Amino acid sequence: VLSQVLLVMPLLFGALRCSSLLLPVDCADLHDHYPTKPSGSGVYTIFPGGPYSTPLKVYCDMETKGGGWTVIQRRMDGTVNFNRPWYHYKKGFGNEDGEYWLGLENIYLLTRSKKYQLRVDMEDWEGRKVYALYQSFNVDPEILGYTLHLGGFINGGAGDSMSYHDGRKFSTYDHDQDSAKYNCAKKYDAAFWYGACFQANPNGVYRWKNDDLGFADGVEWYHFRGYDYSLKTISMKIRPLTTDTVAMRPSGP
Ligand SMILES: [Ca+2]
Repeated sequence: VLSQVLLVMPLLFGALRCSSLLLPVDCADLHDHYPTKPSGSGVYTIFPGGPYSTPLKVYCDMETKGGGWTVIQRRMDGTVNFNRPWYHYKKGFGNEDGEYWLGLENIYLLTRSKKYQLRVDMEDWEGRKVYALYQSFNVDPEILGYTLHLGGFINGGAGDSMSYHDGRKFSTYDHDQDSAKYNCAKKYDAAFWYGACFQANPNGVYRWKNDDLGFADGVEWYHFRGYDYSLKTISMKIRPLTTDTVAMRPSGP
């Protein structure tokens, strides 16, 4: 009997391994490991907490620098209100094929399991496209205030406006964890890993080009266009570091 068990065991483990592989944790899994390899960017279903977790719809960027990016935040047309309470920022909101926030709990679940990099792509109203890359990115659990950790900045023309937010807890208008005497989220009608208050504010109020903008009162990235300018688009996307080497393999037809 023992020999039979020993014989079956590798098969069992093989099957287990396969079944967990069938459920992608992120867009990089979809990009790298699946026979029905997605051909383009779009909305896909992932399982951020592993095979037994709740399925989650996300937008996958399959084009930028080899693809496999899980979009955690996106602004593009002002159709979604980002001035929301803690519960919404925890769970996520918006439309996966448009503007949305993936949710702090989902971002925590993703970044606890793999080492991720963060890329922030943005565009101004003059059509200039730039980015900022951070070679490490993760978020603590809720009990630690969803504290942000990031480092290893690489400049893609945007400048470094996120390092200021490293080590900060997340704040919404109904959950002030910032370092200002006042409530940053309330003051700017947004939510982020505020200090006192920000150099980047991707969840700020969406403004059209000619909107009368109050100081820093828009979608901001200070080192790109300063505080008196609200960006046309911005998106935050994450990818495991290891994907870089995988992406360098020659791809099939
Ligand atoms: Ca405060």
